[in-house]
Amino acid sequence: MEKSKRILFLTLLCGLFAACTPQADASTSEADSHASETAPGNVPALTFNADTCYAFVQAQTQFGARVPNTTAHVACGNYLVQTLQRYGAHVIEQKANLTAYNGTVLQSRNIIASWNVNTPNRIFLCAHWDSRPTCDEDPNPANHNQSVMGANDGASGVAVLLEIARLVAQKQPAIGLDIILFDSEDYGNSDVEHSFCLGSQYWGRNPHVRPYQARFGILLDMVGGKNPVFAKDQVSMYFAADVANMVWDKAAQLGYGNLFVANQGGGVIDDHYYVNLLTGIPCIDIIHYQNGSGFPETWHTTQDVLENIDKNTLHAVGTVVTHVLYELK
Ligand code: AHN
Ligand code: ZN
Repeated sequence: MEKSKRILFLTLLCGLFAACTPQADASTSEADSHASETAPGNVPALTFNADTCYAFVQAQTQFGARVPNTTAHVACGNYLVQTLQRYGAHVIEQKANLTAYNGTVLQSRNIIASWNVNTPNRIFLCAHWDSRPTCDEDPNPANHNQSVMGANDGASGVAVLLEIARLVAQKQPAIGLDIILFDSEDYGNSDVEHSFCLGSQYWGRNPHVRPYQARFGILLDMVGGKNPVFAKDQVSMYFAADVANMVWDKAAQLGYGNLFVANQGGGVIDDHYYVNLLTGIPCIDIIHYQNGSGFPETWHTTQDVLENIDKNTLHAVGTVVTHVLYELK
């Protein structure tokens, strides 16, 4: 976003804040200095830093599209495991050969990073880390044979979770946490039922520990685009209305009610659907989707690139989820 627009955007946001806390652009230390500005007892001790988060999006896109069975996918998977270990997580890699709708066997790798592993009082945060092999929504049919870079569709959710991992390394939340990075979400065909979300389907049937317990989960999908709208989708409301309401209330309280809108979104079949169905653990989806306009314009096109990521969006979603995580007892 160019600077004048960003300032306008921040001004609009700040109008909704009781205490205006603009996003720090310069450094981690500047960001951290804002941590004490809000009322004590009601805030995480740490501030979600949109610049670090953005750098995590960039790091993933620098590998290229992370399509299963490619070298970029292997290299990015290694990077994600190493990064999460560096932030003190116990990491389990769940490798499986999953057969896609077209018969392709995907060398799939779910990555589960855990802190405070022994407490059942825990939540999980999840996102898919793979990217799609075809830009089949691109207006130009000549581009349909290209893979999606997935700066938003894939990397943005993962980047928010890596930034939260960085915070958790500095200060443990009161509860346990699992960050689950699902693979092979986006290799599907919309004409073939259950052909998306292969990694989460596998995890739902084969949890990384048994029995796996958590209070609830939050899925992040396409949380870094421009002009986002996060509506409560029907699947989230059917399986996990309390969680969705709590998260959307928190967003409104933090001044993000303009992004986290009150109306319902459509029914989105995403990783959270299979988590709910297969594990019974309530899980919501924070996803850029709205009835009418649908997914973002860049969705499954050649335009899903770093240049179309908006740090303000990463900051809003990351701040909401960070507050939820650190305020649980
Ligand atoms: C379908 O297209 C069936 N569901 C959306 C899940 C998705 C794809 N999220 C990101 N890419
Ligand atoms: Zn996708």
